Amino acid sequence: MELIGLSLVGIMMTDDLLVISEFLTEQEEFFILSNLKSPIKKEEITRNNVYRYGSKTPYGMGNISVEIPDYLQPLIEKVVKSGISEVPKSVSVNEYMKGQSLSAHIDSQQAGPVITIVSLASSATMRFSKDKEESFDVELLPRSLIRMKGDIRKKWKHEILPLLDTRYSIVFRCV
Ligand SMILES: O=C(O)CCC(=O)C(=O)O
Repeated sequence: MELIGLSLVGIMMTDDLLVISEFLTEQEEFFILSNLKSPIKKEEITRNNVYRYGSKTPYGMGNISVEIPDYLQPLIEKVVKSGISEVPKSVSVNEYMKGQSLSAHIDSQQAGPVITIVSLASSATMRFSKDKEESFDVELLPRSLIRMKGDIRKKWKHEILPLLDTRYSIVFRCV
């Protein structure tokens, strides 16, 4: 795999799981955060807000537009140039308020073989679990990237534990 312009410090990799801390610079993170249109401050809601763009194949519901917003293009280019993913066809922006979480799930099979997620604004713990017997946690720092494929994507559930602060994640899927 070719990594262009990335520090090799902070990379964890197995065949199925790649985690890169400081994938984004602080300036790149600031640019994306200042372009995110929302935040809808619904402190009472129990689950995160999701804004979906691009192809409707992975998740038909709640698609905002078939166009992927321009402000996400530099990030997409960096992900693709780094050899991490093909050009994504669909993008979800998740907005979490303090205390919110995302329950354990495996992304729908229509969501394709590779899922790439970039974290912004605050840290999250992503817990992976399989058959209620095995589990491990990955700390997703702001500006980090995680890519799941193979068994980790198809057979392991992942969840986000309750957050200590507002957080955004940008999820790329190639279908
Ligand atoms: O917020 C995250 O990092 C996880 C998002 C996720 O698992 C999903 O959108 O399916």
